[in-house]
Amino acid sequence: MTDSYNVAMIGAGFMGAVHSQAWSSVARFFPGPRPVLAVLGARNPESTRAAADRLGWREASTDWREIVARDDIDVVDIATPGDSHAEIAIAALEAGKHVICEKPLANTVEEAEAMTAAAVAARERGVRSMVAFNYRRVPAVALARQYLEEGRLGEIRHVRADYLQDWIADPDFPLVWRLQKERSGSGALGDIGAHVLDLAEHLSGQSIAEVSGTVRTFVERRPLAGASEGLSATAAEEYGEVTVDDAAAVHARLNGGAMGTVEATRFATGRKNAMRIEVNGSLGSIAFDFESMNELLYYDGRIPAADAGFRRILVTEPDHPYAGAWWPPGHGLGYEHAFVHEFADFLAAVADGRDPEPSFEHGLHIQRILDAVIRSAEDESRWTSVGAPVLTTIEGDAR
Ligand code: SOE
Repeated sequence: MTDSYNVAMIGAGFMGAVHSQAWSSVARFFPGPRPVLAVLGARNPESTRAAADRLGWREASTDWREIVARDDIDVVDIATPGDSHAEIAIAALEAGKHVICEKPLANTVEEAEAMTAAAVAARERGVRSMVAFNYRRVPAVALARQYLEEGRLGEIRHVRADYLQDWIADPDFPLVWRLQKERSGSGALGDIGAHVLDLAEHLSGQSIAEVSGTVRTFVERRPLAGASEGLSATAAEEYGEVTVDDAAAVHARLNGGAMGTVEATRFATGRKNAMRIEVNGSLGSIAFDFESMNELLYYDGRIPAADAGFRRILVTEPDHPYAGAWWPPGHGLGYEHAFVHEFADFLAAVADGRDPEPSFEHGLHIQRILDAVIRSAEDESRWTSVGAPVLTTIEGDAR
């Protein structure tokens, strides 16, 4: 059994920092092969060297092609914006590197198909790959999945999931890469909507078969990132077009008969990272809110209704998924810990010669859902008019 893997990470932004923290923690809390933080790859020489020093990487490089070709690299971790996922993943897989790639897998279905083909070919040579839907490995979410697998929820009728942020509700927030289609592929839909679309399937045990979606862009022009302070309203050269959705809403039909409603927005004023999901089955329900990430609400419909009610389970017991690796009961975990679990599972699968989950094939399926939502949203014929408001003479009731 290999006892260590040399990891190269491409990308030094927010995800790069979170991944670095997680790679640095895996061996301290989980048995199995240990990752070596060998090289960090990013665009700018100075900032990449500084990030490598700060985040604990042995080397820094600005040439990802050189990195993925190195014989001493075993794993490539892709933490870049979506416009580079395909070229990096395909090159790394063809070079025989095990690959973990941030979600969504790609910016287009075509890219995701090419990545999946490369992953299938590489798998023939024992090379493993995984798409990083980190929230599956929050202990409370993993416990919900366990309840589903144990049949505690019965036949699933509803899954409703929303991911609410508000970091761009300010119209003066600059035009960062997540707001540019050529960099990110889509907006809230692909960035945070991908998470809740994945969990809607993961926690219902069913696949999304059809969607009807709508998207909105509330603020269509923003100051260019780095533009001078005190922009004049007419400083056209200092503004750029937002080319992605700010918010998306999806109705889904799942292949096991469940109804799905999924929402993703960056304009839910006051909601910072509220990812919430509720699954209703014939025997019970679960409900989760990431802003209370150590808790799972469970309704056991097999208990007489008079005694039932949603129970709040504090998911910090040694027997709960992943929780036993950390602290005593009641000492909760945070956002970064799901990435530690994700990397520990990834390395264990690689060492055991197994395919980590979720696969690139699943990432391609999510990409097809994203694409279907956009195509649906572009079809205005789907809307049915209600007609004009009914006017009333009652004082103050007129709209
Ligand atoms: C920005 O929306 C973001 O960083 C997402 O890209 C992450 O996937 C999510 O976990 C937090 O918010």
